[in-house]
This record gives sequence, C-alpha cells and structure tokens, in this order.
Amino acid sequence: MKRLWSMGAALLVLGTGISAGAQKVPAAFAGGKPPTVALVRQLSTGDFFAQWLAGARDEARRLGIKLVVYSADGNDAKQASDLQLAINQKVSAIIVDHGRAPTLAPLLDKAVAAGIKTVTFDVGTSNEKVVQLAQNDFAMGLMVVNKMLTDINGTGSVGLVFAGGFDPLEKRKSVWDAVKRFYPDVKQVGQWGTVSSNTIGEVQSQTNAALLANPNMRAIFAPFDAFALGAMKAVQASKKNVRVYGVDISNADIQAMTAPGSPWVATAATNPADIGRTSVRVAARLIAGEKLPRYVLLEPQLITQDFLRSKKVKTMADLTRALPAFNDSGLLRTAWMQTLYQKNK
Ligand code: SR1
Repeated sequence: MKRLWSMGAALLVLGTGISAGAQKVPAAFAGGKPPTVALVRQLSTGDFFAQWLAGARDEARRLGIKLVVYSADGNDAKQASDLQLAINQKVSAIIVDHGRAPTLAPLLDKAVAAGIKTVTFDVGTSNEKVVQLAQNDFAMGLMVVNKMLTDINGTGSVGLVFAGGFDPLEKRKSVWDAVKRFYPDVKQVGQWGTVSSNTIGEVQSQTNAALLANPNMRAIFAPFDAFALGAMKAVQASKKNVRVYGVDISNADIQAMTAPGSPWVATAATNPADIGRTSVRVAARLIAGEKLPRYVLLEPQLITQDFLRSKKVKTMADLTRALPAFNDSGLLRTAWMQTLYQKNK
C-alpha cells in the first residue's frame, strides 16, 4: 500500500514537473486563475527601461503571473489615468514604476484602500502599506562622486546635470550637495538637465552651452545614463578634456563608455533586468499574503571604464560574466518561487 502511494506521488510529481521535496506554493499561485499584476510605468524610452521591462516580463512568466503593462511615456496625466484603470480592473497587485509623488500619492492610497497589493519603484509615498523598491541611490551617488573627486584630486570646476521631481535623481544629487561642501577647491559651475522623450539630445545641447560658458570645467556629474550620454556627446564634439561620471548601465552605455577616447569614465549601477524581476517578486509575495519590509533596496556596483576595458566587456552579458554579483540579486526569492520556476520552465 505504502509502495503504491509512493508510486502515485512520484507520478504526480512527474506530471506537474515539480521535483520531489518542492515547496508548496501559496493558494493564489496553486493553479486556479493566474494572478494579474498591473505594471504602471511613467517612463519607458531607452535601454534601461527596456531591460527593466524584459526582466519583469520574464519573472512574471516564470511565476505564472499575468502582467499587464501600461506606459505613459513621460505623461503624468496618462500615468494617473492608467493607474486608475488598473485599480478599476481590480488586479491582484500594482507595480508603479517611476512617476511624480504629487500625481501618484492619492491614487496609491486608493489602490491600497481597494485592497490591491501595491509596490513602487523609484516613487516615494507616505502610505506605509506600499512596499517601496529602489536602488540604493545614495550609495550610487556616493560611489560616483568619490571616484570623481579622487580623479580630479579634489580640485576644479564641476558641472551638474539634474532634473527635479524624480526620487532617484533627488537622492543622488543630495549626496553631491552634502559631499562637495567638504572640498573647498571644488566648485560647481552650472546645473542643467531635462527628462523628456529626447533626454539625450536635449542634455547634449544644454551641455554644449554649459561648456562654452565654463571653459574651465573639468568634470560633469550626470547621475542618469541618458544625462551621461548627452553630456559625453557634447564633450566629444567640443574636443575638451572633461570627464563624465554617470549612473546606470546598458548595452548602449557599455559601448559609449568603452569607445576610444570616451569621456564617460565611471558609472554606478544595478542590473535593470534584476530590478524588474525583483519588483515582480515583491508583488508576488504580497499576493501570497506575506509581510515584507516597507523599503527594499538593491545594492549598486561601481563600474569604471578601466574595468570594462580590461575585462573586454562589450555587452551586458559580458558584464554579468565579469561581475557575477551583478546578474541576479535573488533578493526576496523564496523556495515556493523555485517550485513555480520548475513548473513554468
Ligand atoms: C528620471 S529617473 C532615471 C533613473 O531612474 C532609474 O532609477 C535609473 O537608475 C535612472 O537613472
């Protein structure tokens, strides 16, 4: 009898593709209607956001989640109506990716009040039921600013590229503001920047003007890859010796940083695909009824031009080989998720 039961169990296990000893999955993932998660994005232009989305889609597929994606392309009003739409759809969870707090706060409260599990990436809210995921933006700012101050030997004029109202940019700039006070021979000359569907082009023209207005500029702190790409193009066109310090990484960024004579010498980054995957895991765990910390942080790495060149890194795939920690943080992954990965291979 016991033998028969074992054979039956073994067949069941084979039939579902779940290995023996696999963790039982929470009821919401146990095979009924798949949970629906809405991803409500403010920004989607550029490599960073494309990789983020690819990671989120992949994790959703592996966890058996139906992911519905809304993209506002920088339009705050559209993002607000997308978020309202997602609330009306009574989805199991909502992930809000970027956006401005004043637009989003009342709607995040509404989502929570409607019993929808709610996660944000790069959006601050005072609603303590919302899990807020971010890269460690203070660390990103500090890594890059320290590298810049070392490279210029704590002396010289530095330009800042910045646009207000975005949590990650505000945090990175706050580090620069705090640190520069302690370097009497470092002077910030100029601040410029825009976030739009043409951030790179606009920052390039603004940097052209800033370089003309400040002929002694030695370095530019540009804490977003679209800023760094725009700034470096202007520096290259000017033929000046100005170093660019950015944030983020992507295939296009790696190419730009490693190109001969590139002024973009360092960046701080997490893997954007990993952020997308982690956002979906946070949503999944909330749907499963698990309690999570209010703030979840992904830790960045400092990546220099020298490192990329010496390791012959040309793509993100090369980078994940050269820097394995960069590939997959595994943050908030559970044993029951492994069961679902097996099932949804
Ligand atoms: C406009 S905010 C851009 C930043 O959002 C993400 O956190 C990326 O790191 C990017 O730098």
